[in-house]
Amino acid sequence: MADPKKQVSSEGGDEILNFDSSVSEGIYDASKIGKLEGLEAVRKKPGMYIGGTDERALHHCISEVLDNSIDEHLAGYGKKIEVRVHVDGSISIRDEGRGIPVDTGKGETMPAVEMVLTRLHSGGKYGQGGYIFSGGTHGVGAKCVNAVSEWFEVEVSRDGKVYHMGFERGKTVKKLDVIGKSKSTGTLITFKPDFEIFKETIEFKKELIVGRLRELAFLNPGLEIAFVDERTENTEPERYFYKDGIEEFVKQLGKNKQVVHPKPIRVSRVKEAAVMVEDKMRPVKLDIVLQYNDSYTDQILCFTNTINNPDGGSHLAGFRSALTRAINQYAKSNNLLKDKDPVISGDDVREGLVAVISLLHPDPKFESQTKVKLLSPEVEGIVSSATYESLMSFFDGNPSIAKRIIDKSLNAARAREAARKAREAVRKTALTGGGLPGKLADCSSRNPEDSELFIVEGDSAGGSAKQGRNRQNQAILPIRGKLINVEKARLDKVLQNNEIRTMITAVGTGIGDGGEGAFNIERLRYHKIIIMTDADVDGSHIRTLLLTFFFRQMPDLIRKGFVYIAQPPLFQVKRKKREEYVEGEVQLNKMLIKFGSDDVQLKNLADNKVISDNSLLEILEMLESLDKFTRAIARHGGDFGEYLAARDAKSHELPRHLVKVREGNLETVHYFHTDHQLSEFAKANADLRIFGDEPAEEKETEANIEKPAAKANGNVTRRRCLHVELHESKAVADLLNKLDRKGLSIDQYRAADKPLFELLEGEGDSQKKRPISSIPDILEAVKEVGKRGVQITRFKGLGEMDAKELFSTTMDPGKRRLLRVEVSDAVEAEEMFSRLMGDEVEPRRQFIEDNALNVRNLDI
Ligand code: 0RA
Repeated sequence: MADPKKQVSSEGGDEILNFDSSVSEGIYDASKIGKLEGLEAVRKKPGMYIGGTDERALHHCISEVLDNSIDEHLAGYGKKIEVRVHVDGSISIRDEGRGIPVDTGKGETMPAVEMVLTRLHSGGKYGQGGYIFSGGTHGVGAKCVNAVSEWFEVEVSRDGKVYHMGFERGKTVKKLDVIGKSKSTGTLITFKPDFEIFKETIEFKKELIVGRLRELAFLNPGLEIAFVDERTENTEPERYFYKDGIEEFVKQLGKNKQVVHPKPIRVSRVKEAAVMVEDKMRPVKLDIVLQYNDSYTDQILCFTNTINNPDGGSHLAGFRSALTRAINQYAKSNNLLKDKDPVISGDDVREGLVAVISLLHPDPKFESQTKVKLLSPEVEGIVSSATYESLMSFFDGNPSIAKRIIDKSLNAARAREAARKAREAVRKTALTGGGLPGKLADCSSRNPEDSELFIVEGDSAGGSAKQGRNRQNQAILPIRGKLINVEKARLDKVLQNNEIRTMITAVGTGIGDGGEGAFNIERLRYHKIIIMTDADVDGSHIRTLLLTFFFRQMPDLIRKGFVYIAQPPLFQVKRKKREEYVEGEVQLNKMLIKFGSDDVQLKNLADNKVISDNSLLEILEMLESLDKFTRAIARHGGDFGEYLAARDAKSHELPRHLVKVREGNLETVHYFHTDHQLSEFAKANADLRIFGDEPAEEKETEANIEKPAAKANGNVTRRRCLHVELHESKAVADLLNKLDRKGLSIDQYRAADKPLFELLEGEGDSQKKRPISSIPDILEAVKEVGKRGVQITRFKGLGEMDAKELFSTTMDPGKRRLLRVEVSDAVEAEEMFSRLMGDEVEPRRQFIEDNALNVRNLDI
C-alpha cells in the first residue's frame, strides 16, 4: 500500500479504503480511529468497504471470507475448502486452516476471534496472521461481511475444542463458548446477508460463485474446493481440484480446439530477494503456462495473488515482449525466415495463444482499488527474462514444435496485412460519406450516455421496433440471415461480412488493436447495445453469434458493461378478453395465485372468520415461501410436520439441528434446538461421530445399550448419521409467526380428519363451498381456481407482437427488463463460445436445443 495515511484521509471521499495486510497499528492517528472503530462505519458506507450494495458486492462478500481461507492454504494450512449455500439464503465457508485464534491477549478485553470479527482496525498480533502472499484483504474482509450480515456465526476448531460465536449486524450476540471437541483445526463461517444493506437482492447466484471457485482451484494446485447448493434438488458437492494447477486451466480454455502441441509449455520461477517489504527482502513467485491452438484469437489471463487483472499490467507486458523476442530470435538463429517473409509482430505471435500468468507478490501495487491492472515495475523484467529463457530452452529441446509455432506466426503475419486493409476500409465507410448504414434507424440524440442501440433479429421485428421506439434515444439495427461465425474465420474474412460491417459502423468504436480503425471505446455511439432476438433456437443462435463477435472482437464492450440482452415476455395470458404478458414461470405462478385469490374467500373454521382480498393474497405468498422450506427439510431427510412439532412452545423457535440416524433399514430423525443439546446427544452417541473426527469411544454408551439385539449376536451393525444445521429455521419461525397473526395456526398444518377451512366462491345462494383440511392444500386449491378461464400461450417470436406491444413489453425503459452481459467466468465463456461456434456441428446443435442458450448459462 502506497500511503496508508492517504487511505484514511479519503474517508469522506470516493476513494475506497485499502486494507492490505501491511496495515498495522500506529499508522492511524488516534482521533480517526475513534471515529471509524465500530462496524457501524461499514454499515453506513458499505461502498467504501465492500464496493457497493448491489449483486456484485453481495457476491464479493463470499470472496472476502474465502480469501482468508485461501491465505491459510497459501501459508501451508488446509487442503480443502467447502462452500455451501443454504435454503434460507445464508452461506457457509469451511476451511481446514489453523482456525481464528480464540485467546484473549494481554490487556485485551475480548478474545482474538471477536477482535478479528468486530474491530475494524484490529491490527497487531492477529492483524495479518504472518502471511507473505495475500489477496490483500486479510483480516478486514470477514469483519466487513459481519457488519453487513443479518446474522453471522463462526465456529473455530482449535486446541482440541470447537468454539462458537454469534453476531447480528456486526454486534456480538453470542459470546465465545465451547460447544464440542475436535482433533482437527479450521474455521466455519456462516452468514446471511442483510436485506437492509443489499436492497437490490440478497440471493446468491450459483453462476456467480462457481466461476470464481474453479478459478481459485486452478490457481491453487492441490487445494480442493467443494460447492453445494442446498436450494436445489441435487445436493452432491461439485468438486474443483487441479493437481497441475494452471496447466489444467490452459487445457480447459483450449479444450474444444485443435492444439498445435499437446503438452502446454510451463514457465516457473522463484526470484529470491526480489522486493523489499518492511525492511526485508522477499521473494516473488511466477507461474506461466501457455499453449497454441488453431484458432485466430488469443486469450491471456493474468493474476496477482490469485486476483484477476483483466487490464494486465507489468506481468503481461514482460510476457508479451519476451514471447515476441524469443520467437523472432529462434527463427532468425535457426534460419527459418526467408527474405520475402514479413516481420513477425506481437499480434502475430499471439494468434491462437492461450496463456495463464499467475504471480505471487508480497506487496503488489495496482493502478486502482479494483486491482484490474498491476503496476509494480520490478515485475516486468522478472517475467520477461524468465519467459525468454524458458521459451528458448523449450524451443531448443523441441525444434519441431518451435517450427510449427513459427510457421503459424508467419501465416498470421501474412494475413495481418489483408486484415489491416479490410479494417481500414470499414473504418473509412464509417468516417466518410454519411457513414451510417442505410438499415440503421438512428436516434436523434448524439449523447452516447443516454442512447441505445437495439440489434433486432429479422426485418419484421425490426420494422415493429422502428415504429414503436422512442426516436429520441433509441436506434434500431435489424439484422437478417446468416451472420458470419467469427470463431472460425480470420479477421479479414469477418470484415467482409455485410452484417458485421454494418454493426461495427453503427457501434462506432472500430475494431482490433493498432493502426487506423483500431478499437477505441471513446468513439462508442451508444452506452446500451441491446440484443433483441426471438426466444427460439434460431434466436439463440443469432444471439450467440453476436455475443461471440463482441466477446472476441470488442471484449471491452462486454467488460465495461455496455452489452445487454432484451427480455421479451415468455407467456401471453388471456383472461376475460384481457391480454397480459408475463416474464417467466415464477411470475406466471404468481399471477395464477392472484387470479384465484380475486375469485375466492377463505373461511377459517377455527374462528369462522372470512379472509379475502389483500389479506388472502399475503397469506398465499407466505404459503409459497413455506412450500420452499418444506421441500428443503424433506431433502435433508426430515418431515416438515415433525419438524414443526418440534417448535418450542414458548419462544416459538424451531430446531437448529437435524440428525438423521440410519441403522440397517431403520431411520430415525432427531431435532435439537441448541448447540448444547446437540453436543449432549453427540456425547451420548459417540459411535455416530457427529462432529466427524471424534473416534468412537470404547466404553458402553447409551447408544450401544439401546441396541440389545445387535449386541446379543455380537454382530453390531454400524450406525450411520447425517447432521445438518438448519439455517432456515429462523426464517421459517418468522413466517409461522406472521401466519399466526393472520389467524392461521401451526396446528392446522397437518391434514386433519375434518375440514379446517372452506374455500368460498361466489355469493348468496349460488355460493360454492369447498372443504380444505390442511394449510398446504389452500395454495393448491386457489391455484386451481386461478387457472379457470385462463388461456396461456408460450410466446415465440418478437414478430408476434405489434409495434406498441413490443415497445411496452420489451423496449420501454419504464417497464422492460434487460440483462446485462457479464462474463464473470473466463473458462465457462471460452468453453461455451468455442463449443458453440467451433467445428463440431452436432454437439453444437444439441447444445443449443438443450436450451443451454438460456442466458443464465452465459453468466449473465
Ligand atoms: C487471524 C490470525 C490467524 C488466522 C486467522 C485470523 C484466520 C482467519 C480466518 C477466516 C476464515 N478462515 C480463517 N482462518 C484463519 C493466524 C492464526 C495463527 O497464528 O495460529
